[in-house]
Amino acid sequence: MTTTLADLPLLASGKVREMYRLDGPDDGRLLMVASDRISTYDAVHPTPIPDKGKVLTGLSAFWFEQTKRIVANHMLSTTEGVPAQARGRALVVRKLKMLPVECVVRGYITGSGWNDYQATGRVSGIALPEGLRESEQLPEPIFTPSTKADVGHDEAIDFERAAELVGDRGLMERVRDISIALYSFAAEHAREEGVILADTKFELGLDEDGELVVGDEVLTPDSSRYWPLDGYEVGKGQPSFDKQYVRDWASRTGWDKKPPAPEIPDDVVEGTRARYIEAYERITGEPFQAWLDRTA
Ligand code: PZK
Repeated sequence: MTTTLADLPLLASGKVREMYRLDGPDDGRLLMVASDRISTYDAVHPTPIPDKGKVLTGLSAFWFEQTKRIVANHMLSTTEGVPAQARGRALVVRKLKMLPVECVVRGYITGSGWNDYQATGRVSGIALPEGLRESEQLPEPIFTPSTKADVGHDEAIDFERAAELVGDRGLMERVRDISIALYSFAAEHAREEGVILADTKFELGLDEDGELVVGDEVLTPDSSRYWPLDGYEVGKGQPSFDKQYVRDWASRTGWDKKPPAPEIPDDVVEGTRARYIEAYERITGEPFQAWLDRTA
């Protein structure tokens, strides 16, 4: 068992965040902590982006609040129960029984979806119109679930396979409909702020009463593709709202995109940090400082 934060037991760690168990009168609570680490091309850079974890946690908390009428979520607190050194970059959440599938929704054809479409005309078993071009908006958002791989990449599966893994087709239909409703709500909001939400990934679970609850982080730049609407052009890959400075710089260095990822120079760190904060402010409509103040 590893402990690093306020001596809490570390339950799991991902590339850029950690999950701890909170011990208290109530034992069903977890602490999800977002770090300032950044990954590009699946490799984590040794250089942090200051405040990235706080921006992502603030965005996730904003979306949990905005979408709670669509579906219940695991967020309990952004302050009470959060250790001082994690304030602003952590959420106290309810422990759930997570479903064994990733709930991906795509409104635009890009990334692995674009690759699958070019190869087969389909994504996750869904036939798409002929002649789509890279980054084009789909006629309607589609649900393209994937497996949860412990190591390596998640694998696209069709709806029927997802229903098999979950063990309840009716539940999986609700998961699909909720995922699409969440995406549609957020994409409409983002577009009003000049941001395209191309696609996103949710993780849902069941609470103690068997109710469906959305967990994990929601609608952050790490779980979603956000593109600037300004400069959007069908027929090519789009720049990432948040990571494009790092990717462009990394390409110029000649890095082969295999680990270890290089250190990021100060000007690229500063430009990237500014983009994260801009994303927070555009999407939430409030100064990032307001999040820092509320969670201090
Ligand atoms: C849970 N993860 C992924 C996230 C990591 C790993 N509310 C919950 N209840 C039970 N389990 C999870 C959650 C959530 N969210 C999330 N794995 C399990 C994950 C962040 C850091 F190391």
